Amino acid sequence: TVTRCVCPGSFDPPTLGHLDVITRAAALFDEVVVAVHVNPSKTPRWAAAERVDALRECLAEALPPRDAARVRVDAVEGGLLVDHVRSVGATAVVKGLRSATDVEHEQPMALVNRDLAGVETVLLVADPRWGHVSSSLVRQVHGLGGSVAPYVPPAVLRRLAAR
Ligand code: COD
Repeated sequence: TVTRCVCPGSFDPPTLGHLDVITRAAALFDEVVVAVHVNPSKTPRWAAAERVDALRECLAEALPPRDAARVRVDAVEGGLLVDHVRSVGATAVVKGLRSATDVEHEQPMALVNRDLAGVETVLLVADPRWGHVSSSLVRQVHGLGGSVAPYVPPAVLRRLAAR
């Protein structure tokens, strides 16, 4: 049987931390579904379609074709994460853990997702190279004119430059 997981997030924009978690998920599971959430309570900087396109581009550039073929990127409009997890036939959610704050944030969500649908959460300890990187930090530094080259994949950097 094929093992399948979902890597959910806002990816506004995708960072090297996101790419690391997705790559590591692809080493643990046969298939990875990256779920780009359209959070109704957040006003994204990047439209959902642009985040999806950017992620596909980043993955195609970062992964060998054999691995890239096992990762797909979906946009998810509202609704429960576990509903999407079930609809794609996945059994687990894979997320990154950067700090104690992330633990406090993820623990109740992991328990609720297990209560709701028996969906397990796998938390991967963030690589120290990207442990301080977040989309909001990237948005802030870029918005104030600083370079985010150390934090985002080349495809995201090109899109930021072209905007
Ligand atoms: N290193 C490692 N991991 C990282 C890094 C980094 N530098 N940066 C981010 N990550 C991880 C995060 O820990 C997260 O797991 C993932 O990457 C995505 O990050 P973001 O910031 O793009 O995404 P969030 O936190 O805005 O995403 C939130 C979700 C869409 C996952 C969340 O809102 C959700 O689960 N929504 C569904 C609603 C639902 O089902 N609610 C009820 C049950 S909880």
